[in-house]
Amino acid sequence: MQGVVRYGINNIYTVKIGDQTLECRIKGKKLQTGKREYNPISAGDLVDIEIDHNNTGKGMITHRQDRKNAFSRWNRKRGTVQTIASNVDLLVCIMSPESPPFRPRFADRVLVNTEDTIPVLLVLNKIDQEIDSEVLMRIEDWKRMGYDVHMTSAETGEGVDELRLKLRDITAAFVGQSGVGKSSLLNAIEPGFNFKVGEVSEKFNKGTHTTCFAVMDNWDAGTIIDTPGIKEIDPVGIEPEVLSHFMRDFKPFIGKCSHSVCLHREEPGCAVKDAVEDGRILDERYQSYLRMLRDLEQRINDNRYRKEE
Ligand SMILES: Nc1nc2c(ncn2[C@@H]2O[C@H](COP(=O)(O)OP(=O)(O)OP(=O)(O)O)[C@@H](O)[C@H]2O)c(=O)[nH]1
Ligand SMILES: [Mg+2]
Ligand SMILES: [Zn+2]
Repeated sequence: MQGVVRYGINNIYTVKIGDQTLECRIKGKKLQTGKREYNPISAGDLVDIEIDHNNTGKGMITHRQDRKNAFSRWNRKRGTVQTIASNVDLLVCIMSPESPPFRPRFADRVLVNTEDTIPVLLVLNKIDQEIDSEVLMRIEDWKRMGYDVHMTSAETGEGVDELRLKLRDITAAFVGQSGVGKSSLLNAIEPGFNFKVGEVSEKFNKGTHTTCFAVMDNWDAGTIIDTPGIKEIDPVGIEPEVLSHFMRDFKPFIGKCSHSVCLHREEPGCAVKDAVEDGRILDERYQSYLRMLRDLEQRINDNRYRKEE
């Protein structure tokens, strides 16, 4: 029997099979996925289930089916891949202009992690707050690269109907930092969701992690996954030498540098750096790239160090 994982807490997974919901554990405690992973199962996973006929409403997960795609990040603390949501048609990355502060580098990282695998919709929520020119400049730049950017306010309802239309008949996962309004927006789209909404703490001007685990839910026109706020997104499965291939605005310049293997950093005759200098690539995007590159190199060094121990 096959089901869809709606959420998991403490290794107990709520799995939907048709109209029925089962509480499942992993058979034999460990799932054979062939990889070292932080979590073998995420919201949105398709799994094989054995129903426990002695315990009503209970079952065992015996297998995770191959994923169409997965939105993952590198979990620095554990040194493993952490999957946030699987098998989605659209990743909706929510941002806010002021509170919590606008963090375009977060979105840049989400775009790198999904460039070849999942379509992304960028959403600037809380447009009832002040929007400064830096925010608008970044939005224009993403649009120029061909990304879909949408503006909403869960508070006033502006842009919510249009967002609802974009989510029709698909499975979409909402991601973003804590406090940007993921759960609020989902509740505005479908009041029946009734997701818990938190506060943006005055002291730190950031969210308080109201949503604790990713939850998949259905509404009459589709399926959504609400996820907990994430602080950091580190690229997964990308070697430093090819990071630039995941930056959409860098693509026209790749292969045109003097060095055949160019990291686009200090190398002379670098076409990417030339493009940054004359404004064909936004300097902000280049800074995002340099930070991701540094993080990837750091991780490789850490791993080397670990192996030598
Ligand atoms: N002004 C304004 N406030 C909003 C808007 N959307 C959400 N908020 C507020 O922002 C705070 C955080 O909202 P949540 O929906 O809990 O944010 P979240 O992204 O789900 O946060 P986590 O679950 O912690 O990841 C709440 O106080 C909301 O009322 C908006 O469009 N405008
Ligand atoms: Mg939430
Ligand atoms: Zn270069």
